[in-house]
Amino acid sequence: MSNGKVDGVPSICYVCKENCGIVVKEGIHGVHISGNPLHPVSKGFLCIRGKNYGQLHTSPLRLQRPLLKKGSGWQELSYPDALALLAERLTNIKNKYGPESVVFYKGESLKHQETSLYLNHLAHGFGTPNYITVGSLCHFAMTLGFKLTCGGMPSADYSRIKSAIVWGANPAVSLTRSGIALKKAVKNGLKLVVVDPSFTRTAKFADHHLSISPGTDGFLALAFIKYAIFNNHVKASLKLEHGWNDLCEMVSGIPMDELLGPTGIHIDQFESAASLLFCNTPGWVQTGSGLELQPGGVQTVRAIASLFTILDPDAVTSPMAYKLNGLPGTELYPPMPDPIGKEQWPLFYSNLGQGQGMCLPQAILENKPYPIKAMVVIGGNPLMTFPDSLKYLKAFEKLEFMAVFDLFKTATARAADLILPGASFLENLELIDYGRGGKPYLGLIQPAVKSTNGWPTWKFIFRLAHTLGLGEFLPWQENEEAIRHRLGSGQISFDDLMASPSSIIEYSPGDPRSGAWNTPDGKIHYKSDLVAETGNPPLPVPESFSLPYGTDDTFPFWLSTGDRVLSYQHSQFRESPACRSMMPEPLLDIHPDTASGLGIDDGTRVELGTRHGTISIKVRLTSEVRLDSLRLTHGWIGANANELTGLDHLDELSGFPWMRAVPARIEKIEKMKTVDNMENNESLDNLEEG
Ligand SMILES: Nc1nc2c(c(=O)[nH]1)N[C@H]1C(S)=C(S)[C@@H](COP(=O)(O)OP(=O)(O)OC[C@H]3O[C@@H](n4cnc5c(=O)[nH]c(N)nc54)[C@H](O)[C@@H]3O)O[C@H]1N2
Ligand SMILES: Nc1nc2c(c(=O)[nH]1)N[C@H]1C(S)=C(S)[C@@H](COP(=O)(O)OP(=O)(O)OC[C@H]3O[C@@H](n4cnc5c(=O)[nH]c(N)nc54)[C@H](O)[C@@H]3O)O[C@H]1N2
Ligand code: SF4
Ligand SMILES: [Mo]
Repeated sequence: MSNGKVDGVPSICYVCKENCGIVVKEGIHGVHISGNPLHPVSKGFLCIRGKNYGQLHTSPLRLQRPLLKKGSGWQELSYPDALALLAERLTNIKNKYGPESVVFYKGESLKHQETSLYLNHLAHGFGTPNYITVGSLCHFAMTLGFKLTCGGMPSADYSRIKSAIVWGANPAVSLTRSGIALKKAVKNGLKLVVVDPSFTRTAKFADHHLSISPGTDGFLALAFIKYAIFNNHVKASLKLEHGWNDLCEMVSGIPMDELLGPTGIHIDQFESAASLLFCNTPGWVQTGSGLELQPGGVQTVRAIASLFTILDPDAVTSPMAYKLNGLPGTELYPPMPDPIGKEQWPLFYSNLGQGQGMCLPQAILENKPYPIKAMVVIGGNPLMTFPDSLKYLKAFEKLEFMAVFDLFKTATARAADLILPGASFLENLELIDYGRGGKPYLGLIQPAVKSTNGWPTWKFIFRLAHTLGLGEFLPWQENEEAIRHRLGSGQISFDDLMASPSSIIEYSPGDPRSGAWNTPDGKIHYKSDLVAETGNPPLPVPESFSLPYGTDDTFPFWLSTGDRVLSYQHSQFRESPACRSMMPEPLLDIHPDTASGLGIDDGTRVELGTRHGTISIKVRLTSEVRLDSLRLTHGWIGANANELTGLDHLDELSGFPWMRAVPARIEKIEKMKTVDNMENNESLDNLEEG
């Protein structure tokens, strides 16, 4: 399949949304992945996870056959038998409880492009509105905040912008390639302010690091807006936008020290960061999960989006996307009730078109608003990545049927009745549009290695549709046929993509409506009528983003759960020896001075507790975290961050859970107690088999 220009098969890394270009070679010593220097976006870059993905592909722990739960064990099935059983169980449940009682869930590993569309289409063809994704707790609260305010999230155009704020994000780790581009831009003169409680890898190359007190970002955004108004940094045209006067009046009515006070940022440092930003416009803002995984996340982001319009009043927020043909049969969808979560979070539904996964435990355990009885999970590990893991475990155990489609026997898979092995992305064929990331390119993930017993996602979805008698919705045998249909007779053909030595081709981005905000009326909505209709404050006022409670004597620390580390992708990559060696075990980051005050050393085992639960974990000392803060990454069986997070105080506008700025406590534990804790019955660890 090699085309002579690169030594191997050109494809695209599918681990994270950077989608770097790769070259894959399969030999007797396994799979070798290198960066593709011909790829116009990534130019040869490859991170540690991309480089070692071959270790996941060839891992002896990969699922080989479909497995059906039988008592306390598992019975192997052939794929056709497993699929027939899956279709039969889903059909029976549909007939008994209605199609809406079946949920199709898609995790982050399968991203948000073609696979999403296929699965959504299958769900709606089946008759259930409950197509739910990881968008219930990833990215979408941010998108919603920007969309409601100024039409969309901007991407960085370093040829235009002169300054940037990285806010509650750590691209140097989470978007490695973009992080490097940002660092290079800083070297070339871009002014950078990082707002983060921790002194992150990104903060290390910033002009200013504002070490904000966790959970107070909305206050800081309003402080910047107040500064801009007072110092005449607001372009006249903005004053004609919807609700400007109200916003202006609101921030003018709050004294600066009431805005800065909660943030803990000194006025001098604030003013020097503000002056750097407003003297270097246009400016760009990159937000991250540090903001959206908190109560009031959308309103915090609305305050930041409002600030963004002042920093770049000529920004373009229209999305960029390659035009593809639709899928057949959308007119054949049966009538459907509302998905779960629509009633509580109408804006989440009207903007994303999905159910909100935070409602699953209530629907399964209490039949509210109606019973959910079956679930198909593809490419996600919600028992590790959704809040209140134990509640989800209880809910999943109550389902009449659950199937998981994955590469590994994950915590979620172990809770299922049926496990179906998936192919790695090295075996997959899939179309990728880089437009969402602001780059007009269309690319193809190509099968680059021998197939294993696992099925590619498209195959699983197409065959399931067929077995369910829903073939008219996805009438193809192979994904190539589907992709050819999607591409039609447009600018780029399937054969062009296959022949490209980078597996990607540039398209003409069309003509974005320059200067226009991508809201329904083309105006900025500092004050949002849509938000008001939900009974929430139309302006991002302090009450709309203040945390329901803070730290206290019992829970004196701010805990951030889920901060990314280079070697892992959520719960993935523990099976890669190279990645595992970079961080062999779960660690809780604590400031050395805090630790010494508590009599804790590097490596001490502590009990880490929140209002929701406790885990036992080893301490790592680092002055990157604040004296009042703690930090841990998620995805560990044995120290699951989401046994510490809860389902209460979900964000009013998006339903997103509270995973950052969580009040917490730590206590040194003795050896015996550690053992007790490990054997605690109420833990997901029990799902791990010997
Ligand atoms: N290596 C790796 N990269 C990944 C992923 C991965 O699992 N591993 N996951 C990918 C996915 S799906 C996502 S969504 C992105 C997430 O990408 P990011 O949002 O860039 O990643 P995080 O590490 O979660 O960074 C959030 C930052 O928020 C900070 N923070 C915590 N609380 C607060 C607060 O109250 N205020 C402020 N201002 N900051 C706060 C944390 O200190 C942390 O530095 O990463 C993507 N990239
Ligand atoms: N406490 C806390 N929890 C969090 C977060 C946080 O910051 N803090 N972040 C949240 C965010 S932003 C996100 S995006 C979610 C991520 O949540 P998930 O989507 O659950 O993330 P992963 O753990 O990466 O699970 C992906 C699963 O897909 C499987 N997989 C990988 N590739 C393929 C494939 O090609 N085919 C199939 N069939 N399966 C595949 C992997 O083996 C893995 O089991 O976590 C959320 N949870
Ligand atoms: S940054 Fe790493 S994981 Fe993400 S696409 Fe690139 S190589 Fe893959
Ligand atoms: Mo995410």
